[in-house]
Amino acid sequence: MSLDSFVIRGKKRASGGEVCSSETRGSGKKRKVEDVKSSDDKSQLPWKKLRAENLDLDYVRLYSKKEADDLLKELENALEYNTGHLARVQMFGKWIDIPRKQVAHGEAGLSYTFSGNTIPARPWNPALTRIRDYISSVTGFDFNFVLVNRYKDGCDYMGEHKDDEKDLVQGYPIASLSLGQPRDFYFKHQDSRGKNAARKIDIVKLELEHGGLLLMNPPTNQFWYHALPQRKKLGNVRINMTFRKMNPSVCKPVKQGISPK
Ligand SMILES: O=C(O)CCC(=O)C(=O)O
Repeated sequence: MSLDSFVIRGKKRASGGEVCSSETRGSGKKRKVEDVKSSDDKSQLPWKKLRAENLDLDYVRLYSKKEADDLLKELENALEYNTGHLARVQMFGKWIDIPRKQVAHGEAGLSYTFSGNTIPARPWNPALTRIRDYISSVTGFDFNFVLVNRYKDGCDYMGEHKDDEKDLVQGYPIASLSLGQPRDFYFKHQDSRGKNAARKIDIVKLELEHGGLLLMNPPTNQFWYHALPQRKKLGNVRINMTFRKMNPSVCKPVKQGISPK
């Protein structure tokens, strides 16, 4: 994986962090590079890290193109997405359809409550179980829940938000795996949002690649919003899976969702 594709270069180059790569071409500057292994060095993968104030991200191209192609195909066949009420969120008091498709899988009884809705976990399926276990083996963290988002093309998106809900185990990383259409992704510090922002902190921009794994480590989600903006010219499907550790004693009780295909 070239770090050039992790951190967007040129005008859109990441900033605000002690980023990046001795390989960064075109920026005119040689930047600091640090290859990271997970804390107990479980993985020999070439992790790249990106740091800014209270932002802590690790990224690696986890799957080869062929592996990622195969997984995308398998998931396109295996996953069914929520419809009706479960495909809606509440924004400023109004219910709206989410601009993408979504489903959750995980241990029985878990759910995820955000934007006014509670999404129940359907049972793990073979593909998600394999991916979860591989991510656990390379990160050293175990996960009991995955939220899957499917973007049919560049018109689908996810707005700015923080993953800081109470039903997540606090102080635990979120592992985000992307398959399909590479998409821009950005982080914005909470103090630098809006016209009357208290401070000016540079946005951190990345490109999430086919087969790329982004670890959002604490305390990132306490301080930084993230979003996947629209890119209307992009035509291909993308699936993102955020593997999470939910706290069963905080999750709202729900019936487990419908079984997977
Ligand atoms: O599709 C993505 O990469 C964004 C996912 C995300 O922000 C989330 O699940 O909280």
